[in-house]
Amino acid sequence: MPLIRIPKSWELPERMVTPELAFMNRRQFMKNLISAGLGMAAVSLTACNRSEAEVQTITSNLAEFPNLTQNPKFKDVGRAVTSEDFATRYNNFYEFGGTKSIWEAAQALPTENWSVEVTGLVNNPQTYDIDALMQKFPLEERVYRFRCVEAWAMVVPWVGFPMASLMKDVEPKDQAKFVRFTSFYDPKITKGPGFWALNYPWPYTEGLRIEEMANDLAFFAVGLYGKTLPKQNGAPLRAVIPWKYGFKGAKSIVKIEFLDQQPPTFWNVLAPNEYGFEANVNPEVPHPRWSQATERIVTNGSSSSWEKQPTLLYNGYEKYVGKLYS
Ligand SMILES: Nc1nc2c(c(=O)[nH]1)N[C@H]1C(S)=C(S)[C@@H](COP(=O)(O)O)O[C@H]1N2
Ligand SMILES: [Mo]
Repeated sequence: MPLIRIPKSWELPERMVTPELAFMNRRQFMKNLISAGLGMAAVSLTACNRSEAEVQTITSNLAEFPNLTQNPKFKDVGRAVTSEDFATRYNNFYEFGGTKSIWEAAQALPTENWSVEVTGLVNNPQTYDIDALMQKFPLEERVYRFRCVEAWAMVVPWVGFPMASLMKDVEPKDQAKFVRFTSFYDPKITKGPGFWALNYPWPYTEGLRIEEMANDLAFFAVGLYGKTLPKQNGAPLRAVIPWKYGFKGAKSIVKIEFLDQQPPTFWNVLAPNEYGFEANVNPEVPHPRWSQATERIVTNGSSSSWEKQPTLLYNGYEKYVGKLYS
């Protein structure tokens, strides 16, 4: 896995260069860089003794989501929350390139006047304007573990609403057995360097069984760290399915379809033996090219030096989702 490329101060994205944040975040950024290597390892060793304050990430920073509540059920995952700088600078978004350093390229994503079409086997099809969507469903913060199939992991405080809320609004019909999410795609804009040659099945799509979508954990995110979702993290709406590998969480969703059959999905079509449709986090099911028994906690420096932790079945969410698979 590549190293994290730490951006130089003059490369900080536009959203940070507001009068207040240009100063605040730069200082915080340097502090994080200094403490990340030593501090985070120490924090997770003493996970059980951590004070509440250490897992609270938003309560003092609600400018963008004034009515946000913190869901107490999804607050402490027994690991330190990942620094915002890592969660927003170490990304997978193949539409904008094949490395982890695509955050700058992803700024080309046009998020103005975004709407999300909900269609297929529903009684009440909708095309939601993104702002209306954020008004309609009460927003909450949930701190979730995040596990990429590539065996790295983070802990991210998302802002969003349960997928079940949207289901209630559109009323899937009895014949609806699956859902498909489609990401934004425009070959004039989403041109990951070097990807023209490959026959990738764009647009990026992902899917779930309808019972999985209805599970309490399945979430649509519109923000993270108490702020509007950055483009590189899948603005303005992305799926978060914390018990599955990260690739299930389609970014920058434009369409949600309810279907009677399992849909073909991006990675599953490309490499069905490596990326199954179900894709539940499971330490005992190795990827054909590597073990999934452990994962590394994303921080700065070389990924081979990152702290290793055992992978948990369903990413630690067995209590919520185990019955879906028994
Ligand atoms: N549209 C789209 N969605 C995507 C991806 C992608 O390449 N394109 N990558 C997936 C993968 S592999 C992961 S691990 C997560 C990464 O999310 P993050 O960058 O916010 O951590 O997004 C997922 N969603
Ligand atoms: Mo991933």
